[in-house]
Amino acid sequence: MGVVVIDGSTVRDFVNDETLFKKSVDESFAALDLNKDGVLSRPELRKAFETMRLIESHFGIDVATTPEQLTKLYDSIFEKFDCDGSGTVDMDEFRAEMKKIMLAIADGLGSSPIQMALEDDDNQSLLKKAADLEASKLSSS
Ligand SMILES: [Ca+2]
Repeated sequence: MGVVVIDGSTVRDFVNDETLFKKSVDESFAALDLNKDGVLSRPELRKAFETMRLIESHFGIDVATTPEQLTKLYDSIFEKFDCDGSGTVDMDEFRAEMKKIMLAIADGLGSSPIQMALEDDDNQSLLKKAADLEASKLSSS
């Protein structure tokens, strides 16, 4: 194990690998659906984003953010996911929005690579899975 360097094209390759991306997103969804009712509630989604530091920086959170601002921000993220305004996020909504977010992150990374530690056992992180894909390519070539 060690560190793998990922950039925008790593993330884009991952999103474009439809089978792998769908499987990864579905696994994240299952892990986030704490009460296993098949949809993500507001607290379930918030918990997810609190554990994803990179997504937080993508949405512009900095250390000075107050709890009230955070709640507002997580509410606005939830509204984005909940396209049909049903008050819950279903699998299709989750897949569609995660794809958008990952592509936005890819654009943000561009050709400025970041390092990711492979021993980090954050299995819910899609960026970690993108990094794993990159690492598997490196080891097989
Ligand atoms: Ca749920």
